[in-house]
Amino acid sequence: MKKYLKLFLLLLIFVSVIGCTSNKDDTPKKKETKPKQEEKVVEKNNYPSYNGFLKVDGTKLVNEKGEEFILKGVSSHGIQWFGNLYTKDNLKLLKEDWNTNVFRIAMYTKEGGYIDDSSVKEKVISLIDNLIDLDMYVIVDWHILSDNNPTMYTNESKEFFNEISSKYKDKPNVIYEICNEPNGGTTFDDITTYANEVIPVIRNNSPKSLIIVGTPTWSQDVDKVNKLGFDNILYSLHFYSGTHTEYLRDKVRTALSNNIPIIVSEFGVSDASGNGGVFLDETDKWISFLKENKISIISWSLANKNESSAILKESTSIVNDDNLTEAGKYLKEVFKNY
Ligand code: IDC
Repeated sequence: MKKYLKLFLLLLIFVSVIGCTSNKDDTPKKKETKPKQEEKVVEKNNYPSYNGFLKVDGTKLVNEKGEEFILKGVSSHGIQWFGNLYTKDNLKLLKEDWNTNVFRIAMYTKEGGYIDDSSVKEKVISLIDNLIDLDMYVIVDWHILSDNNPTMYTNESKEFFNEISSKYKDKPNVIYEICNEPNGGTTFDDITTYANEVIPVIRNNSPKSLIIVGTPTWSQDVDKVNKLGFDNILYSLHFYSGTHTEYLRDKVRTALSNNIPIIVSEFGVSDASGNGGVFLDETDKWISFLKENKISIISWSLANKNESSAILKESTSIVNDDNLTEAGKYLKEVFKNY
């Protein structure tokens, strides 16, 4: 009898062990879905819906939760010339295939831009709307160039930024770059005079907005910045690898040691003309230096013009791999790994 009882108990244990193991069989299936969830979280972390309004903390950029954040993306060429390239499909490719989280709208002021033809503003608005839909950050760039001193058009700038910042006051996506490249002897004092007029207009509508301010000598003299009296300001450094080398990285080092927060809101792999070949070894040096310092980067430019800085081959219009120039192929890899 005892023997039978023992056998019965053993059978019971056996059955329950089998039961547990077969329950465990379900767990690998649950595990399989986990990596996908994690991937999605990483992706989500890159965009405005997760990060909200960006803030400046020391020399770094942080999200609304105080976590470090880096903007990376492509700039348009002049939207008055290449506006047709900036379709929602192309912007989506830049987000999904190139791993970028921001697009910069270069709204030239002169050269057929806003001051000459205010209808370009409509292009800016439709681009902003598309980028908000895509959950990307967008830099609205008041692209001064031949009009070398921003004080030339202070009133026009105030009017423009008032309209845009009141329209998008609740949108963390929108970042304002109030003067692309002061040049022709414009000093940081001139820039300060202009910024002190324009920034309050934007902040009155959108108090939490991030604002980028250009620096003298085509946004190279970051070592000459005297911080403005506002929070959440980034100062811009622009470089073109064929022209600007170690001496300009030294200016960035000086600026960082002066506690000046920097963004590279424009750089090119070409020389400063936007042409003249590609300089990828020098760009490699720049990129590793900037990555080390967690500095945001935006490249010039999404254009199909026959010039070395353009990312599309002439007479192509879709941002797919077949259409990329040498600059385009290189930059895609940069952003995928930044
Ligand atoms: C260049 C364009 C070129 C155009 C020229 C003048 O690449 O096709 O003819 O502007 O409009 C900048 C400027 C940017 C320049 C770029 C290259 O911000 O507008 O674009 N660059 O010269 N600063 C340094 C270089």
